[in-house]
Amino acid sequence: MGFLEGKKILITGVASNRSIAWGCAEAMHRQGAELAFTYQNDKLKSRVTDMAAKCGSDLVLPLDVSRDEDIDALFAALGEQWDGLDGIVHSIAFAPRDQLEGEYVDAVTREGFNTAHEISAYSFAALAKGGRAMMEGRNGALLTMTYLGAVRAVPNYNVMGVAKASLEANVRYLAASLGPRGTRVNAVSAGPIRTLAAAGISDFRDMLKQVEERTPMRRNVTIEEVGNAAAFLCSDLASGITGDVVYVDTGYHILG
Ligand code: 0WD
Repeated sequence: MGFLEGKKILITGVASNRSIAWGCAEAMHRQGAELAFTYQNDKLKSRVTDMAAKCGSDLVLPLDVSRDEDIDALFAALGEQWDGLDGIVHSIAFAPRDQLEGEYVDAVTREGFNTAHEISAYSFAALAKGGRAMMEGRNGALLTMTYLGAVRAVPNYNVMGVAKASLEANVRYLAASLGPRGTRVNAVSAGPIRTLAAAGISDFRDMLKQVEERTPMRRNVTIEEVGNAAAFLCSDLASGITGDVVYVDTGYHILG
């Protein structure tokens, strides 16, 4: 029996079979979770529907996190299908491409800053708010994806690092708010992985190469490895862990 047997988990942020969210979905499916999926726009609908089917799910709902009405409609629709919710995987981030190259001080704009924070950080709190009634008292878990650029000045990551710092603070504040209701809140800080979102970061290839050369395990992390850690953190095996950021990065963050 899988360690997520009987758990109902919502997966956001599947954009392709390279998405970290897909690694989470496959790992959670292997551990027996029942899954629902969201897709950002009509272009992604059929792809996400096909991928959901591979996990035995036909619960596929639209969600653009910049729209409050989408968030309301998502939990209303989910509430019609499920009597409760045990987990939400938030695997969503966005900053305009011009923000992700060159010196931070040159690249950052008011609009770029606001967009990055709204889509990449506020949206986690918004999903927590939307889902909290369904999650009440079920020993559930919220999980988000962050990156080392939240705590170090990583070249080209720029305003996304500032937004990830906000996201990590969100993890702590949400953990404090929702702990008394039985919901845990954590983040996985993943090492760099070649995905659609990563393609927007200037010199991403160099980042991958640099990690491979220097990191203790001398290789980059996979979405399967991130997915396995995510599955653990959303399960009762992690019942004592909340408000934390767990690094799944082949050890790169320990280097000086
Ligand atoms: O190296 C990496 N790939 C790392 C990613 C290292 C550490 C962390 N992460 C984080 C990302 O910052 C993000 O929070 O993991 C999360 C997932 O990213 P990913 O798996 O690397 O990227 P991707 O497969 O592109 O999925 C992110 C998706 C979007 O994809 P695109 O590339 O089409 O923007 O987030 C979704 C979208 O599907 N997304 C939204 N969903 C709902 N509403 C929105 C939105 N407004 N904007 C983006």
